Amino acid sequence: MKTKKNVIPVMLALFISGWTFFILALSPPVNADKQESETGTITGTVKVFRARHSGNVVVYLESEGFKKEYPPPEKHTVLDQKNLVFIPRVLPILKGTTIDFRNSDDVQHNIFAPGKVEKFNLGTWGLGGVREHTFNKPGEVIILCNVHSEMVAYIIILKNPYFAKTDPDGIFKIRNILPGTYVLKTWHEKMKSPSQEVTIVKGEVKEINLELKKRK
Ligand SMILES: [Cu+2]
Repeated sequence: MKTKKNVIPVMLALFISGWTFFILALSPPVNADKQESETGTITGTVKVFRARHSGNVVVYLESEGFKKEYPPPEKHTVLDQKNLVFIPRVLPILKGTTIDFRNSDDVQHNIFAPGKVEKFNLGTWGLGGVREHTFNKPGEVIILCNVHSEMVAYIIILKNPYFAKTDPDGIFKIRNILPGTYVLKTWHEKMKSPSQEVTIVKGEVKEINLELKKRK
C-alpha cells in the first residue's frame, strides 16, 4: 500500500525535525556575542570636581531615533532606608519602573516627594515595611522623609534603558547601543550637567571622559 511506503520517510523527517527543534531549543535565543558585535559600548570616567568621590553621576543617552516606549522591568527596584540614609542615594530607572520603598531601620520613616514631576506622600511606617510607587513621568524626583529632614534620595526617571550610574571612581559603562548619533547627558545633584554628541559604530567601545563642575 502507498501509505505504508511513506511511513519511513515521514518518520525520518519527523526524527530530523525533532532533533533540529531540540538543538534550536538548546542554543541561546539571541546570542549575546552577536548582539555585542552589532552594537557599541560607551565607557569612561566622570570626574566630579572638588568632590569626595565621583560616584552617583547618571550618564544617559537621548535621541529622536529612540523608541517612544520601552517595556519597564517587571522586577521592582528597591530604595531602602537604613541607618538613617536612603540606599541608594541616587537611583536612575526606566520610566514605568515600580520602586519598593523599604524601611530596614528600627525607627519610623516616611516617604514623600514634594516635586513637580511627582508629588505624593506614601505615609510613615516601621521596620520591615514596604510600600510601592510606579514612576511614569520622566525627570528628577526628590524623595524625602518628614521624620528625618536630612534624609534625601534622587530618583532619575529616564525614557530609554541607555543609562548608567558612575561608581565612586567615576567609571561608567553603557552597553548594547545601536549604531547612530546620540546626545550624551549627565545628571548630578550639585554639578552642572554637560552634554555632548556621540556617534556609535558597531562593535566599537567608545571612551568618553568628562569633568563636572559646580553649578553657578
Ligand atoms: Cu526617616
